[in-house]
Amino acid sequence: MSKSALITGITGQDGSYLAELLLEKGYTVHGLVRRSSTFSTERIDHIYRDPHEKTQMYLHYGDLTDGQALTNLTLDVEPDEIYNLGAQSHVRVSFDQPVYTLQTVGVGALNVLEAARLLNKRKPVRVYQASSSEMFGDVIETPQKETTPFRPQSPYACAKVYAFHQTINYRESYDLFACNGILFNHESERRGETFVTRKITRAAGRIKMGLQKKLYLGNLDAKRDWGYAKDYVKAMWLILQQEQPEDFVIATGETQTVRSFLELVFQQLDLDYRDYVEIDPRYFRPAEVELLLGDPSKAKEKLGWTAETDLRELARIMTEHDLELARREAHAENYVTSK
Ligand code: NAP
Ligand code: G4F
Repeated sequence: MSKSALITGITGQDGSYLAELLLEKGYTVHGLVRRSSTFSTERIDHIYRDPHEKTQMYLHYGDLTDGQALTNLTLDVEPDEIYNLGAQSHVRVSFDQPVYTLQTVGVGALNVLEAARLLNKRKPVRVYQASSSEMFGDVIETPQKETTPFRPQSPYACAKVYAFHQTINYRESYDLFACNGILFNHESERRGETFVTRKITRAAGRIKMGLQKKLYLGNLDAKRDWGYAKDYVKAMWLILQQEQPEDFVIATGETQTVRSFLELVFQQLDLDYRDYVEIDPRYFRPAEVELLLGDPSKAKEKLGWTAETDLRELARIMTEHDLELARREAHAENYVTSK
């Protein structure tokens, strides 16, 4: 019998790659989708709508903050695995919306665990919690590993710390197979356009095509351990295939500044970023996480997982993709003005 999974946050960057991976593995995939006034399924339309593909994918309306509906859905579809990827995932935004962020990230995770606890009485279920390197915050040691204490620096990170501990609490209190993946930043051509890497590759493509003149950014000195989202969803799956439930750091083991990423991207397009980038204090945060660098040795040893894509390659993939997007935008604009 093939396995089934429930993914919250299936319309997001990671949710879309994970859905692809699980479908390839023969899973039946159920996804939780928020109702909005416009469609939010752009990242998964290619796997959901293609009538020639025999995909076993089902979407259900719901919201992480609606625990009752989430429990009903979980008991109804009886997934073997639940991946809780849904979140208000933007750190800067969490300073503007701290309560909402706690509700989706913190209470949302608790709602998932409660639903899983009830299902677990009927049949075994495994839960993956999308924990974050942001929890290390104002880092106490470098590189950061599974045992590094947390010093969260944002409402988002505080909410993730809460969810992290509840995941362990449910594992220890109810014998639930629940695991945290502590993932360092991971990006892709599907990354939301307000996260810094995608903001940069989108702007660089548009600047190259003459569609944009300036790029406004915040702190260029922050350092991040950036990997490729496609590689990272493989780790999520591996974490739930272990014999014992455990928590894992998932990272590349390399760190670079935002400025270095800028340089990589603009150089690829034969541009000098200094001609286009201006600093806008609006993008500074009340508290900044200056340095993140993960130690992925446990994942390598126990999961056999390592990051396959380095930063240069990641920048190339994203830059090429976004240059093509800008080309299409430019052609559409020319078409309209020539009509
Ligand atoms: P993302 O692209 O922002 O996707 C977030 C997903 O959560 C979207 O599908 C969104 O739905 C959904 N969502 C938001 N609020 C919700 C709610 N109240 N109820 C149900 N669904 C809701 O995030 P991502 O980059 O894929 O990250 C996936 C998870 O990993 C998140 O929990 C994030 O915090 C965590 N994480 C990410 C990284 C990273 O570098 N990407 C690193 C560590 C941890 P809509 O499409 O309707 O907005
Ligand atoms: O791309 P960012 O917004 O990602 P951040 O804050 O590291 O959070 C991401 O990674 C976390 C894992 O560590 C996830 F948990 C979280 O959900 C999210 O996916 O910002 C990266 C760095 C920051 O230091 C920020 O201050 O880039 C700096 N930055 C500089 N200018 C900017 C900008 N960030 C954004 N978003 N926009 C700017 O204009």
